[in-house]
Amino acid sequence: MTVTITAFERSPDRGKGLARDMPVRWALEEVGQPYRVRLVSFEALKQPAHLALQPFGQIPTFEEGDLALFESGAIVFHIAQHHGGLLPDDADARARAIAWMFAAQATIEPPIVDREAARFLESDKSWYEERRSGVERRISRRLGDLSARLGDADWLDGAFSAGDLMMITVLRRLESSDLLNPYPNLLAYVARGKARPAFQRAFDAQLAVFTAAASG
Ligand code: GTB
Repeated sequence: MTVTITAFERSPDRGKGLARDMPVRWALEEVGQPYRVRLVSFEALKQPAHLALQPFGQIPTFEEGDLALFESGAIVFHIAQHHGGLLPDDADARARAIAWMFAAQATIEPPIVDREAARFLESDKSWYEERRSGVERRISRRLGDLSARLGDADWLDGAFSAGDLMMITVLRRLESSDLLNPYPNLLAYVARGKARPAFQRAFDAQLAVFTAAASG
């Protein structure tokens, strides 16, 4: 069955692969599932046709046969459950890999999103510096804990899994800052994820969309 996902027609990240179609593309590339991409404008995101697929008017979505899904984590989980290669066979190891998927989006990502929101929406406020340093302290505390757990391992729990895919996706949002610099093992972890051929195919595909839109 054909898989169709949605992505921005013009991504505000200018081809950096930071929008959330990226983990979905990466997961599909890891498992070798071909997919189509329907590009959506900001206006179309808020129209009834898209809202029927994604109630919050966002990308990404995933359609396969009668199934329509939203939420990047749920989509990656669905892909990992239905194809080999992203979740271990052993039940306990599988549960731990799923816990890392949740940790990425529920524990590591929230202060990172808060930092971005503060930069975009509150940087002109008198209290912005205080807010920024508080949020960055919260991020660093999480990064310190994550770094300690990763140690000198390649991946978070044995072989590469959907947990690593989601965690590396989240950590990439800090690449334009210096917040990862105190943690060489996290920098190496992100670099290892980005060196995977599946990541590179996914990245190139989303970059091609941006390049085409920019030249069109
Ligand atoms: N929880 C949802 C999920 O994980 O699927 C969140 C989806 C989401 O945030 N989608 C964003 C969106 O559609 C795009 S990815 N926004 C449009 C809207 O809400 O109207 C978030 C994103 C956007 C831009 C950058 N960037 O420019 O770097 C990075 C990430």
